[in-house]
Amino acid sequence: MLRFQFLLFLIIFSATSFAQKRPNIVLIYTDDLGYGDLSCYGAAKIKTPHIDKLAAQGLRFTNGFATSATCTPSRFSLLTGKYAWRKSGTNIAPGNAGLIIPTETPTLPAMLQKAGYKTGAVGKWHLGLGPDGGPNWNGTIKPGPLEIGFDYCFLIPATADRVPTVFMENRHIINLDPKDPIEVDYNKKVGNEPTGEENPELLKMKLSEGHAQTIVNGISRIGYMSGGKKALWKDEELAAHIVTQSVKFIAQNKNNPFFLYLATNDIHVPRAPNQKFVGKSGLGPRGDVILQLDWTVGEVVRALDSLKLTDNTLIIFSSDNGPVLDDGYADFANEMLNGHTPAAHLRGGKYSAFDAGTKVPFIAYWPKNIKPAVSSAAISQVDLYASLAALTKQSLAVSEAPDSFNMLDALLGKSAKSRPYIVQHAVNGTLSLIKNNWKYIEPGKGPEVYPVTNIESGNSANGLLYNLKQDPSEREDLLTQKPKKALKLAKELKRIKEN
Ligand code: NG6
Ligand code: CA
Repeated sequence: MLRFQFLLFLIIFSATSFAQKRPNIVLIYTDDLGYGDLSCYGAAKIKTPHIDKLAAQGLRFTNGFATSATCTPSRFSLLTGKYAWRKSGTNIAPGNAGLIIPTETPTLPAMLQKAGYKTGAVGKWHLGLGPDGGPNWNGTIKPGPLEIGFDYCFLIPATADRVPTVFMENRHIINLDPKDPIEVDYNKKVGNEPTGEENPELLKMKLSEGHAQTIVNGISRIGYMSGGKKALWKDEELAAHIVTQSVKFIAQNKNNPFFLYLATNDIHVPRAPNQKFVGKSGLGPRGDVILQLDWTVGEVVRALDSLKLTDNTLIIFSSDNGPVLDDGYADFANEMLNGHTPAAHLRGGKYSAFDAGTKVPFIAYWPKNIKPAVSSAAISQVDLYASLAALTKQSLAVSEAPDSFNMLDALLGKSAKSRPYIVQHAVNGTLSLIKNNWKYIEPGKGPEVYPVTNIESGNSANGLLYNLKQDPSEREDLLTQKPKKALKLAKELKRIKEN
């Protein structure tokens, strides 16, 4: 009898100690932050001490990749473990798109729910909401994050430059007055609000391309919107709201394992920093919102510290795609660059097939389990699904997260082994393959340099080939010199596509 009680005690003890050991996971997913935008990645013109601390006391990857050079497909891949280019309708989503992750698709948050985690999404969504054709903003907004594995959400529905410019909590718009319903249209003007096109004199931030529709808070947006006056946000307060809701979610879940998907609005356009940061970087609004992003990270870490959660929390920090200067607003990003290099030594930028499109800052911080180091292991955000499944001891069904490799050892710094290859997805659908330091960019249609953003696209009639070891800036195309090499990579890419 005594022996039985002892056994029972052992079983209960080990079960509870496993539960206690399961780390919290905070995934800080930034927007349009370039490989060279942080001081821990070599930026000399700007200081990002809070993010630098994660890098210095954690693992800083020098070969970390988003799957795509734009937002929606990168987020899709991250949350499903499947490349977005395998599914149509996953390119940059308009603000009135329906939910683009089908509710029956296995997701990273749903997997963590099964592992006993409380899951929350705070910040930018941009994966569509509601049924095809978009939601009724005045009613229950469904399906959305709560139908694909999140227990809680506080969201910017799309991007800050797209209407509706209101917050959504769980399935409802916050502060919505039923007497002043929201109407959204992406084709024709609704309501009487001024637009950037008709009333440019009302703008506090001029536009350079697109973004000529409804003016909210002195900034014209993509899409038309009327109503919802009480619910409208102030762009200058977005970062603070995101911090407040993130800290609230953390505090509410301090006694159980939690997963927080913290998707910042920074440093996407419109770049409208809080007064605290205006003019502080000397690099104009784009630099100022990098400081605001760094503050965000500092506040979240401070909250974890004060709740004594830091030791047992894995923080992953990355960006959805590479950097862009003029992304449609005349906010002096080019004029005030002051020698700052957002892409560091990399070629291209957001939208591009060149490396700067998808090679991004990638940091893993977990004081108790990750030793400070720099890792050159190639890792993709699509790998987080299988890696976090391994961490939380979840087995995956055969069809679950099909493109995700278990890179847990690399993520925790126990191995320097790379994933076998990296696939990069540019805005026009062009794919590239990196394998054993060689990079092949498949032929792609479109201009060589995108207008307005002035970013080199990587588009070419016959494809491009680079030796990244000798030429990390993708300057010397070796396609005609090494046709066999290019063909081999093209075949491998075809195999991966058809997988
Ligand atoms: C582009 C927008 C750009 C940005 C981007 C999406 C114009 C001229 N450009 O079409 O401002 O919103 O879409 O960015 O409208 S992402 O990071 O969310 O993918
Ligand atoms: Ca983005």
